Amino acid sequence: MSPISRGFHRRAAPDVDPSRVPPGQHVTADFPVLSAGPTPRTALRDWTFSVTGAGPARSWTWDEFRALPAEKVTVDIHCVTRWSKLDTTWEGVSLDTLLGGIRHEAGFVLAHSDGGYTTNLPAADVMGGRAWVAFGYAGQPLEAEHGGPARLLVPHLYFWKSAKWVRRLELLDHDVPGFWESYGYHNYGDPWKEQRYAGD
Ligand SMILES: Nc1nc2c(c(=O)[nH]1)N[C@H]1C(S)=C(S)[C@@H](COP(=O)(O)O)O[C@H]1N2
Ligand SMILES: [Mo]
Repeated sequence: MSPISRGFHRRAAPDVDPSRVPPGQHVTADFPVLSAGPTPRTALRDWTFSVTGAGPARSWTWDEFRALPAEKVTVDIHCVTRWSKLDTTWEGVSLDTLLGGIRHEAGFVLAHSDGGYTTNLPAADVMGGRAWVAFGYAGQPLEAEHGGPARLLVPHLYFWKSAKWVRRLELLDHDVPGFWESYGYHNYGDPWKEQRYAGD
């Protein structure tokens, strides 16, 4: 008899609660890597995180960033290529913490990553305990392929909004489409409304 039962290879565990899976998605146990270019590898001593667009830029070194209060979160993530992954565990600094001390009236945020990737979000969507700059995954430092040393985590929107290797948030009074948004992905990207492409 095979030591591995056939059931082990089932795509979705039978105990997945269907109400947690947005329309058109399937649950995977894998963690696929989806990157539009090569994986940047910035040394921590050269890494900074900054917020621009509201007065003088705010900037944190890696050590300063890691000294900020961090949170452990367990969330479901949904990629527009139709995989969802439930109960992923992360550690990161919430954007409430990063933006909390900054006086601004920005309606929009454009996230900028090493390598040139960008993605746009309404400023309201990154507040209220719904967005983090995550540096840990599954109890380990976030791997470079998945956006380490730190990536945006905005689990209530399709995962392309969770910019890997994020280095800067630009506060804007007008909306500017990011990388995938300018190639026809939906501007907002709500997985529960299947906002995959412009016009959805
Ligand atoms: N900088 C950067 N961030 C990115 C991407 C990218 O190509 N570059 N791809 C996005 C897309 S389309 C998805 S689905 C997720 C994939 O994250 P993962 O590779 O950790 O699964 O990262 C998002 N963030
Ligand atoms: Mo994606």
